[in-house]
Parts: sequence; structure tokens; C-alpha cells
Amino acid sequence: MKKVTFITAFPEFLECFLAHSVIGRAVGSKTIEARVVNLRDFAVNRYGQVDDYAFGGGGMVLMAEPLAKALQSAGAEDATVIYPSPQGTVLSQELVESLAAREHLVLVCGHYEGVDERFVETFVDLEVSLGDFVLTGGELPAMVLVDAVARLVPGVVGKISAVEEDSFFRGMLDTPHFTRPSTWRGVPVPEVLLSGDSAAIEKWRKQQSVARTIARRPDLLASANIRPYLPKRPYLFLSGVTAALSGGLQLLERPARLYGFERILVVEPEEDRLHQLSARTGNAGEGEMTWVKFFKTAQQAFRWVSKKEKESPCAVGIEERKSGHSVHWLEAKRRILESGKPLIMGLAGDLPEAQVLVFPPRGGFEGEGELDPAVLLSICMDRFFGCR
Ligand code: 4G0
Repeated sequence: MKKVTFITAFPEFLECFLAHSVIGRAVGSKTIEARVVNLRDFAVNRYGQVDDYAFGGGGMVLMAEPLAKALQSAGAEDATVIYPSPQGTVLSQELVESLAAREHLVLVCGHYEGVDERFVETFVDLEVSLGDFVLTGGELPAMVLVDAVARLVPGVVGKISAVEEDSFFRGMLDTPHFTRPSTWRGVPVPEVLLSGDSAAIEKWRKQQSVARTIARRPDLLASANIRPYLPKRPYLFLSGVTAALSGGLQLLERPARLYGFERILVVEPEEDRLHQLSARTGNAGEGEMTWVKFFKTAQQAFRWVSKKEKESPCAVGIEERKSGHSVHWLEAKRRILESGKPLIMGLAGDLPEAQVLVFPPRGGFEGEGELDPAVLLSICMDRFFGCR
């Protein structure tokens, strides 16, 4: 967004917003070009009338012609015309990001019962709502939207890292923040923040984000990328049979890396088959000797993880068929976060010791047979650890 135009019957209302603080500086430095068009300059009579009674009863409605003339005066041929209204699609950070890529935004600020629908149909590209509540005018939502978009424009917010961090930790709530004094009215700042131990601080902040998201906005977990919030990288667990099946191990290596897994653990009690499997991995000769680890029993694999992570792991089993004990993957995602333990993910059939069992994926078209294990595990890796 380089240019923004507000069309409003109350131009004074926008002055403070455009003159002060972060937005004020962006406008002052011409990082953003802002214009306010006074709707009353395009009134239908010399009394400055821009609204009229709604046909069929109801309150006042902004007339189409003054709005159309105001829009024309804004030179907005290539602009994206946005109309804030309670009937719009709800604004989200995703929508804010896509709007930041537009050159010129025009915000049409409605009042009373809104604007003549014929203007909306003819000129408005996007009707946007901030949420399910009603305000006296569209000016505040227009300013809110522009504020959210403006902070994504390079040069508007000084610390670009702050903006980037928001998107990296996208989808989870922020951690609490504290500043001096270290004790205020008898309430101390959490000790860890004063410790100078940056690893411990990082860990604490992630725990806080997780706890708050689960308590306040559990709905966010559905689309949140939880990988950055796990205390440790997860492990992928495969039995020898699964690993061998239609080249499962080779197929799963790349996705396991893509989704940030620490290791693939393969359990095969039979010596010959173990040798065959290990010969087929890219392990030898590529300087990645230990990315796939082989064990004779699941117990050994679990003990190896416990020792490495200094904590017993939490095993999550993906079912190939729904059983009575399994949970929805959203519930599993929550439990994984809450456990705070190193995670081992595999097929339920391969992991009799799994603490959490997850329903198999469903497409709504049943009766097409079970999925190939590599496909099944890839789908689940994306559900649990994919970026949205
Ligand atoms: C259009 C947006 C604009 C129609 C605008 C009101 C809340 C929001 C306005 C109406 C607004 C929001 C039909 C009352 C101006 N209030 N939730 N007020 N009607 O974003």
C-alpha cells in the first residue's frame, strides 16, 4: 500500500490518526500518501446533504451519487475500494497481508444504516467487517484497517523484526511482557526474565504462549503452526515393515526433514532385514550417518530418545482405522503441546505404547481402503507441523 484515500462526511475525525504517532510519521515522510475526501463537497444541494431516508422505512442511508462523485475525484481507477460494514467478510491478518500488496486503497466510510446498495454493487471491491458489533460510522473500522495494513508497509514500523516475528509465530497468542521496575506494588516480574539465561527465557515464553492459546483461544490451534512451540523436535517412528513397505522410508525422509523432525527411528528385530533397510537409506556416505536410527526393539528406541532428551517421550499413534480410543487430530495437537515432552509420531499399529491415538484422515468418501503408510504419515505431518 502506497496510497490511501478515505471518503467520509466527517473528515476531521481522521485528522489525529493521520497526524500522529507511527502513521503520522509515515504520512509526514511520504512513505504513505494519505488523502481525505470530504463527502459533503459532493452533496446534492447547497445544504450539504449526502444522506436520505431509506426506501421501505428504516434510518438514513448515504446516497449513491455523492459517493460516486467523491470516488471519481479520488482518481481511483486502479484502486481497491473497501467498504467497512457489519455485513462484510471479517478482517484477518491474512486479508491485511493481501491488502498490503495493493497500490491504492480507498475506504468508503458509511454512516447510520450504511450506503445505497447500488453504489456498493457498482464500485465496492471488498466489504469488510471488524467483527459482530455495530458502530455509529465506518471511520473507526477504516482507520483500524489502514493501521493494520500500514504497519506491514516497509519503512512504517522501524523494527521490521517485530513485524516479521508476528508472522513467524503466526497463529499463536503472544507471551506476556514486563518492564521496570522489577517489583511493582509488591508484584515481581517472573524470575526467569531477570536471569539472563536466553534459552530459559525462550522456553518460558513459548510455554506462556501455549498456555494462553489453549486457555483463551483454543480455536486458533486448528491452523497454528505448533512446531516452533514444541520444546524439542519430533521423531518419526517406523516399524521395519512400514519402513520397507513400498519404499516408505525413502519416501518419508524428505517430508520428515521438511517438517522439522529430529530423526527417523526404525525398529526391526530381524538382523537381515535391518541390514537391508539401513543399506537403502541415504545414511552412508552423505555425511548424515545418523539421521535414520535403527533399533531392534521399540523399547530401545524409546530409551535412546529418553536419554538424549533427558525426558521420557510422548508417543502419538496415527490410526489406519478408527478405534474407540482415538481422538480428533485437533485434540491431539493440544495434548502434544500440553505434554511438553519430546514427541514420537508413528502409525498406531507400530506404536502399542502410544499415549495419544489419532483418527485417520477422512475425505468424506469412505470405502476406498486404507492409505499407504507413507501417504498417511505425510498428511499427518502436515496437519501437525505444516505452516498455514
Ligand atoms: C454500514 C463497520 C456501515 C452499515 C461499520 C453501519 C461496525 C462495523 C455502518 C451499517 C459500522 C464493523 C447496517 C448499521 C457503520 N459498524 N463491525 N458502522 N449498518 O466492522
